[in-house]
Amino acid sequence: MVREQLKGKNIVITGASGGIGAEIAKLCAASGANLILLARSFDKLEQLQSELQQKYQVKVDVFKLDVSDTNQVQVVFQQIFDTIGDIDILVNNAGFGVFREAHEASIDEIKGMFEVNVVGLMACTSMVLPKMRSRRFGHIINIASQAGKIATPKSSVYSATKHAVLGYSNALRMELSDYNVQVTSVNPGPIATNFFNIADEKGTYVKSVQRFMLQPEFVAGKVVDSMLTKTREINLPRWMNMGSVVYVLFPRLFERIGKRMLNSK
Ligand code: NJP
Repeated sequence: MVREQLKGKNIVITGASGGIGAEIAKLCAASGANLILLARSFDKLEQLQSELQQKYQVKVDVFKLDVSDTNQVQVVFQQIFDTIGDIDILVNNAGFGVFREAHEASIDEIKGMFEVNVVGLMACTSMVLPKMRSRRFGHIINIASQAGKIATPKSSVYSATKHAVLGYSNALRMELSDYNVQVTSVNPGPIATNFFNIADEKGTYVKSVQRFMLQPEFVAGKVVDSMLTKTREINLPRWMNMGSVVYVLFPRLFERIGKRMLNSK
C-alpha cells in the first residue's frame, strides 16, 4: 500500500553504491520513485542506474559525493534542487565502522568515522530541511545501528557515532513535528554487506554473529515500508532491541554479564 505512494516521489539515498543503500534503491525503483543516488564509487552508481532504468523505466540520477566533504554536499544538493526539484525523502545511509578498542583507534580513524557517520549525515540533512519545512512535507530516514543504543567493546568510536545519530534524530523529530516532516531512525543488528570488509578485518566478529546476520534486502524492505509513515524507529531483529531496554533498566548488571558476550568482535 505505502509503496504505491512512492510513485513519482524524489528519493535521495546516500551510500547507494552497494549494501543496504543499493537494496533500498531497487525497492524504491520497483515502486516507481524517481531516484537520486549518491556515493563515492561513481562507476557502481552508473551500473545501478542503468540496471534500474532498464528494469523499471524510472528516472535515476547519480552524483559522485563523499558526504564527509561538506562543501561538496552543498554543491551536489544545490545541483539536485536546480536540475531535479524538491526532495521528498532523504535516506542518510552512507557510513562505515572500524571495530577496534579505543586505545587502538587512530585519531584519523576517529575523525573519519565522525565526519562520515555524523557530520556528513547532518550536512545532508541540513540541506533538505529549509525546503521540507516550507513545503510542510518530507521524510528523513537515518540509518543508525543497534550500536547506537548499546555501546559494545571494540566499537567505542563507531557506537559513539551512532549514538550521536540517534540523539540528533530524536531532537530533529521534535523540531519537525509541527511541519509534517517525519524522522525515522533505523537500528539494525549485523547485516551481510561489505561493511565488515572494513569493520572486521580479521573476520572474527562475522564468524561469531553469522547466525544473527540480517540480509540487506530484508532490512531495505523494512526501510521502504516505513517511507511516508510516522514510524519513529525500526529495530532489527526486533528481539535485539530487548537488550537496550534491559540495558537502560539494569546497566551495571548488563555490562558485567554482557561484557564477555559482546566482546566477540
Ligand atoms: O555497508 P556497505 P552497509 N561518502 O559498506 C557508502 C549501517 N549499518 O550497506 O562511497 C559517501 O555495503 C559506500 O559507498 P562508496 C552502516 O553504519 C550497517 O551495511 O561508493 N558514501 C557504500 O555505498 C551504514 O551507515 C550494519 O564507498 C560513503 C555505503 O556507504 C549503513 O548501515 C549494521 C562514504 C556502505 O555500504 C550502510 O552500510 C548496522 C562517504 N564518505 C548499521 N563512506 C552492518 N552491515 O552490519 C561510505 O547496525 N559510503
